[in-house]
Amino acid sequence: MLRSPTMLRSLATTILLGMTTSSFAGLTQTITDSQPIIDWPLCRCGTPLPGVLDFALFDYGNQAKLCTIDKMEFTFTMEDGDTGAGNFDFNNLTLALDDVDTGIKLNGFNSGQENTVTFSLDRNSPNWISDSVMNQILSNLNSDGQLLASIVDATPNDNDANLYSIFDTTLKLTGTCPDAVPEPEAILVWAAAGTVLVVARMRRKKLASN
Ligand SMILES: [Ca+2]
Ligand SMILES: [Ca+2]
Ligand SMILES: [Ca+2]
Repeated sequence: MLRSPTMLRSLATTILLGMTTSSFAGLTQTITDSQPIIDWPLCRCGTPLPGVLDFALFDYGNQAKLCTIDKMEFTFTMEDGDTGAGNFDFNNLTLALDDVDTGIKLNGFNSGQENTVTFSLDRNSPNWISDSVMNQILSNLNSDGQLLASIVDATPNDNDANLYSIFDTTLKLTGTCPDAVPEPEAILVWAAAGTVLVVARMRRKKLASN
């Protein structure tokens, strides 16, 4: 029986601590969007990759708000990208989001081939994005729910590559948001914990008056 105020208080504390770890210390959320890659012929057909080429506008509409980005998965198709091992643009092409260069190297698009590559990285990856860069991207994402994706070529105007709108490109972001609104069951647990605290206080007063 939970007769003593101390026991009741510790029960309430246990419930509240459980809440903190389960619902408030980081609700993991994933947002994802797929867009057709721009049709290169409608853009700068036949010309080499410029310094910056916009290829998709990811729109996360009414999806969850992220307060951190802890994981990123990006899938992209390009023909004749020349970023395979030993190709002349290996390590030269990177992904920018809202004009912020992520530093993610778009390697693996071989000379003369049409390749689809998925880049998957998280906080434990050696090439993970620095906090300052990520905060900039987060702020740009949260201001309008959109991220403009571009290829940055560190050695521009030397690589004929083809992007086709028949292929979709996908950007999936996973993060947490401690400020997330509690779910209904969480509110009920908070109410239960509050009730236990009130009962504990009443018992303490009663014991004091005895
Ligand atoms: Ca934006
Ligand atoms: Ca180049
Ligand atoms: Ca090429």
